[in-house]
Amino acid sequence: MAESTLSRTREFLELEDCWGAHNYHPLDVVVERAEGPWVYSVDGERYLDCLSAYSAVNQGHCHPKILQTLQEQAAKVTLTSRAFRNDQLPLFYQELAELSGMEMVLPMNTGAEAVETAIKAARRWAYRRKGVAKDQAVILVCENNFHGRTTTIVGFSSDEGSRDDFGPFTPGFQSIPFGDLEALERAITPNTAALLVEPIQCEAGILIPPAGYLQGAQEICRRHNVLLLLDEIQTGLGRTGAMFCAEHEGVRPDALILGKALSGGFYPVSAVAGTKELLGVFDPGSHGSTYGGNPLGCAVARTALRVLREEKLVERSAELGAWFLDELRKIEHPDIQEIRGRGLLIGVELKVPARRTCERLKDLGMLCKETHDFVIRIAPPLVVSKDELAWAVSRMRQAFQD
Ligand code: IF1
Repeated sequence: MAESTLSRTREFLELEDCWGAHNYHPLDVVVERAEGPWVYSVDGERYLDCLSAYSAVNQGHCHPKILQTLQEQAAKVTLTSRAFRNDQLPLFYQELAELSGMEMVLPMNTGAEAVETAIKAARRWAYRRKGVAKDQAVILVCENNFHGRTTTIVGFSSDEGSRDDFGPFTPGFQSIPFGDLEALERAITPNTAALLVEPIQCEAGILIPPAGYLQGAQEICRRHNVLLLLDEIQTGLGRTGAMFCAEHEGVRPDALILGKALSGGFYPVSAVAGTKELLGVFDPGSHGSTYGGNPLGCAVARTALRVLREEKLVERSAELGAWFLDELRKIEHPDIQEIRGRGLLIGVELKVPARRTCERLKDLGMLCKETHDFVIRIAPPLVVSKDELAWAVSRMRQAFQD
């Protein structure tokens, strides 16, 4: 039995290797089903998911309420295009605007598309409202950013692997150090349209900026009439123990860029929630997407947001995250450099490459992903229980025992 099931895994690996583009290096676990924080492989193994599809399944895998909405809406109407209206989009607008405290919402599908949307809005705002000369607008971004994979976005990435040989790139972006308010102030010119930044840099290794950075950035941006565009695609919707990470510092950006958990992992739904001043720059024909704002995605997203509130997942993230971080910090090992985190977004930085520990954790029943080589990212679905986290701590402890 063990052999035949193992050969199932091998068969899938061979198929992938043969027919798929090799743009990923996944752990060799072939998942066939999942529930809550647990995933099950084709060979019957159970794993605690400590990645949550990069925080897309904050609500837990296959959440029954979101599943029900998906099924019910799929049987009614799935796609109208924006040439016609549908009865889910207006409610999605209203609910996301109220949740985010923003005045307007623009729906897209993937995170990268929402980032592109914010970039387009900021540029138009710069020309039409701020008075920047044609084609001179500059958007400030931070070193080690991760905002997605489109040619424009990778063009302002500092990660060679993401951008190498994909040029020529879109001009109009300038990179500054993350967490450095003086560098921000120095970089601003009359042509500066916006600062685009992640509240916590995830791909860079769960880098938390110095306390007060976001608030300081907001103050500097306001003083210079520069927009603050926050990419909360990963940090938003409960992950860091607040509905939006910006709330930790009482910051209200001009645009909040959302994706991932906006649909609880069922369907790609992203959006920009922003001020009227900013999103008001779009007029008919200036931007859009075939699937953006479709009724299936909107219905799913509405329930995904409702689940966050009803199940108090933001509060859970704050409470369980603080406890989990404390417990993890009690693990002592010479390979551990630092353990940091906010809510249930935790990075364990090692002095040695993290892949080997991730492989060990996999063998112990815990799925984690290394990031930037030396950091293990731990971000379980927010529905995870304290007992399950205690179990995860014991697995971590074991993984560090040689
Ligand atoms: C992959 C990272 C995470 C994001 C932020 C925009 C996007 C993402 C802050 C784009 C996407 C993902 C994509 C995923 C890996 C992953 C990732 F390690 F690369 F950085 F989560 F940390 N802004 N992040 O985190 O959203 O277009 O993918 O929907 O495999 O590339 P998307």
